[in-house]
Amino acid sequence: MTIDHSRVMSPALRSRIMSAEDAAALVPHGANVGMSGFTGSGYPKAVPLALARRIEAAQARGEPFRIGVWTGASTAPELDGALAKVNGIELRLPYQSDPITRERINAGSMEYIDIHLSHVAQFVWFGFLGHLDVALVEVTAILPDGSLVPSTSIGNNKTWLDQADNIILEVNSAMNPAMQGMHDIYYGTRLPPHRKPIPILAPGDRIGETNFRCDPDKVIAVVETNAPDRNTTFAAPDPTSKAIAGHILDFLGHEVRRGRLPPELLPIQSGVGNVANAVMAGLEDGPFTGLTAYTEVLQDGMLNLIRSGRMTLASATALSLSSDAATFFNRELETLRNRIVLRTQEISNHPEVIRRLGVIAMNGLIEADIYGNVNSTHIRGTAIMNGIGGSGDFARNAYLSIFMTPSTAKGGSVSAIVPMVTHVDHTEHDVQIIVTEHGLADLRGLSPKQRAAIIIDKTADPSFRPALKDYFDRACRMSPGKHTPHLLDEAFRLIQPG
Ligand code: 0RQ
Repeated sequence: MTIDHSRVMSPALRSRIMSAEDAAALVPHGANVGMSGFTGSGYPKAVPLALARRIEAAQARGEPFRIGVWTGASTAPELDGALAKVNGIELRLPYQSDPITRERINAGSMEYIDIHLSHVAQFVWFGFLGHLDVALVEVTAILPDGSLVPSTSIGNNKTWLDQADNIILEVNSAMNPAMQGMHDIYYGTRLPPHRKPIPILAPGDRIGETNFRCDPDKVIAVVETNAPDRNTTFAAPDPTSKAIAGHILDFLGHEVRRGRLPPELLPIQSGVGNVANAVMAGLEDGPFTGLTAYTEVLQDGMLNLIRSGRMTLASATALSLSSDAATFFNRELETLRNRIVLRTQEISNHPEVIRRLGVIAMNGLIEADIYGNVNSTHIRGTAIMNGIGGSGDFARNAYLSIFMTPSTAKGGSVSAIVPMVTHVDHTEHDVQIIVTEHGLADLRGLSPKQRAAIIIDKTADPSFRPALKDYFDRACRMSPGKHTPHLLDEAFRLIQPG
């Protein structure tokens, strides 16, 4: 592991360089720690592991040691995984996708607050989440004046650096120093009633500074690392995700022909995962050019659109790339720098900007009901999968709010279309289009009963359609209220136990 020692350019902060173990020793039991990290990028790589070792040792001595972990979004095994493994997290927010963390939450041994990603920073500023003791943030470099060049994600780092009592910085030599200039850190947010409009009128508008401000007196440790992000590999699009992408592309083409979308579409937001990546791959082969994105995560598919020239500009808060895509990103950074803007997540996900730009939001779901309510987070209504993430920020404020999913899960044994969702993240009022491999249900301008008919016909798997139709028909006859007909004693009967 080669460390580039020239990355810590501030003499004052150079004197605070220490090992990850020594830095972890400065985090007390019970502390709330605001860590960097968003969808597997820009998370601290060394101190969380050292903290996990410290927690394990304390527990072996019979001493309690647990912390609160706040991040931008999901991180990686070196952070969530390591701390969850030693049961060192008392409370986690605002999003996770780690298998061990998920297991702890669902076993009831870790508290988890699943929050809209745009809300986190303001909740901290409002004082709604309690006190932030330590900021633990990965950066690319510390400049001579003490300002910080951000890493591959921004997330909530600005807020952590501003709000925490103490700061620990990880300076990662594996991060490309040429990223400097790519970020846009907005310092114009205020608390109500002093708020002003966020002056973004186009996805590429730069409204802030390229580096984080940082009070050097708060920095208690600087740790030098050299480690890549987790760099998840995406599955090649399968027939199901290709079919979903095909329906969405046909629909967008139809909207252009009807004059409801310009030929270059409107800024795209795309969720995480293989289906989202397949939709981006579909856009690669589709008729649209001059595309833009106003999104939170930039995955391989979107990078490919930029690479091919189909997409002229993408605004996000984080990169989430495979190692091949990360290699391309690092090689072509000089050109990419003018076409990618990384922002704080309060701005990448800001309802005001999403509404103004008219974003086309595309997110995944776990189940949707026949009336268009969507569950994105809970299996069988009680067990968390990941979290709402930014899907609500976008869905509720988008020009077009699209939800996409395979029509079944668990090898075809579970229908993603159900009579009534077991948990609601996106209400029928925020869901305009539902897409599966079987088809697309355009719910705009339809009443609940009209929506139910097309959701069942167009999106449910044929093997589940008769049961859903039967439920709907009987509910229309027997439900006490006929506006959103339901048979409450059997609404959840299609759900399998287990
Ligand atoms: O579990 O791998 O154990 O089999 O859920 O499902 O089909 O692989 O789909 O990876 O696209 O995730 C909604 C979870 C979809 C995701 C969700 C099981 C399924 C599998 C994953 P296994 P798939 P995806 C931007 C926006 C909320 C956050 C968001 C998500 C696992 O899209 O987290 O949108 N969204 N953020 O088997 C039982 C069902 C099921 C089911 C799926 N009906 N019953 N299990 N699964 N449906 C990003 C951020 O905000 C950071």
